[in-house]
Amino acid sequence: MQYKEFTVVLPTLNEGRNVAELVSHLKRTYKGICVIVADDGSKDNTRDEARRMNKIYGSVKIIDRKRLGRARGLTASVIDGITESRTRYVIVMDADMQHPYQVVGKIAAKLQRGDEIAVGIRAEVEDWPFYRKFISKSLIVVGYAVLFFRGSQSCGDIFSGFFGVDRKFFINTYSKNRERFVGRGFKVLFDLLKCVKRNSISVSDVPYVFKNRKFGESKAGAKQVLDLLKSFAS
Ligand SMILES: Nc1nc2c(ncn2[C@@H]2O[C@H](COP(=O)(O)OP(=O)(O)O)[C@@H](O)[C@H]2O)c(=O)[nH]1
Ligand SMILES: [Mg+2]
Repeated sequence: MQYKEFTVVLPTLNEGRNVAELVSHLKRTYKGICVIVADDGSKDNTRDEARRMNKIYGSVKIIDRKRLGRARGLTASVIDGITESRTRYVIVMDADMQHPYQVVGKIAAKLQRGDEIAVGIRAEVEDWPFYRKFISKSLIVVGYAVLFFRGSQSCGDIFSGFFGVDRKFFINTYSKNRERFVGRGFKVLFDLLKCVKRNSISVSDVPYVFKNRKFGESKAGAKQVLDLLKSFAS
């Protein structure tokens, strides 16, 4: 199979030790696939590593958001990446190897079959401390309730950061609901689902096992919980 119709968007913040490995796996596994690295002013060699990958494989684009004067944020970076992409489908994933690149092909197949959204579903969470599991579970319950009472679309993991989307569908939905996307937040899929009427599109789930990040640290913290509460309300 050729992957010329697909772009992988990787939001990055200090992923110099992970990004090259991930991009080379993607490029070697999925012939013709495009990659966009949406970087938020990483202080390490993330952008240099992405440029090096572009020299080797081609079609690796870097959005240097800080240089462009864009407000920092994971959701805002993903939106920039999707906007900049030029392919029919886009797949969003973390750059820290927590989302297995082997699953990209399964998400791609679902999109090609006609689903507007295909969501990577964490089948198993490895090694999370109790407090993180507890906070996460509580937020999930509230998130599902928000979608339910608003008559919005749901899926098997509404907070997944690993999903594929039909680009035109995303851009249309986003352009009509810009103010409902929390740019600084971590949950762009949730913001998208919120804006879609239940059962108006086809959504599929693709299970995978969430890994521990390979190098570096998570940037998720209390601030992201506040951003998520803002997402619930908007
Ligand atoms: N562009 C951008 N990427 C970010 C930001 N925060 C985190 N990331 C990236 O988003 C992905 C997920 O972040 P991570 O900190 O691993 O979150 P976690 O997996 O929920 O712990 C990784 O590729 C990070 O490098 C941000 O503010 N801007
Ligand atoms: Mg991570």
